[in-house]
Amino acid sequence: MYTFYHAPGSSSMAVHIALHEVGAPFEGRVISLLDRDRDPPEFRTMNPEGKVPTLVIDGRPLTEVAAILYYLARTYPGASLFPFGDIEAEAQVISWMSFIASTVHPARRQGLDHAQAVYRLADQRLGPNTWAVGDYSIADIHLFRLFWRFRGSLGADPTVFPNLCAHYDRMMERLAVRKTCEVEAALGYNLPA
Ligand SMILES: N[C@@H](CCC(=O)N[C@@H](CS)C(=O)NCC(=O)O)C(=O)O
Repeated sequence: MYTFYHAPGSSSMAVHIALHEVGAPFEGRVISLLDRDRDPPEFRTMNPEGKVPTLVIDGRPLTEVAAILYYLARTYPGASLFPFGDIEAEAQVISWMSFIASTVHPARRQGLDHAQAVYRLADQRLGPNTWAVGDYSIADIHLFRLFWRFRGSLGADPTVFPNLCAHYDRMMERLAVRKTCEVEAALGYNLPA
């Protein structure tokens, strides 16, 4: 049983989707990013950076979306969330997740024009492909969570981001994604603007 520190609608949403995709047992602990005084007392011991997601595995914390997604994909290979054995496809998934973590994730706080330019790049990179790399993978989960969060403020119109909008629709058809959205909406969003 994992312990999963998360904040609905934040970066941790990607891990939440993956936990549902693989069917892993976990106990969720919600962090309100608007009221850090209410953090569970043990949270900073687990992650001194105080960030979500943090997944605790047998008492050991694992942080960073990309690393946790990879851990879940490897631990639950039956869920087929990573192209194991195809070295180039594996590297492409890592390339996407590095791009998402280093360029797409921080884009919105660098201003609207910058964010729109970065999401146009992501749209172009995705192209008309169904998924980011071949079959559905953890790269799609990582990409989706950011577009889910910022599509409103980006004015994400399908004529500007046709590929990201189509990808969003495909993601929303997945049971694990719908379940995560429902659970997180019920928990409530406590996110900085
Ligand atoms: N590089 C980290 C980023 C995680 C991150 O920035 N999480 C935010 C929520 S989206 C957070 O916990 N912010 C709280 C804080 O910075 O104190 C990852 O990919 O997991």
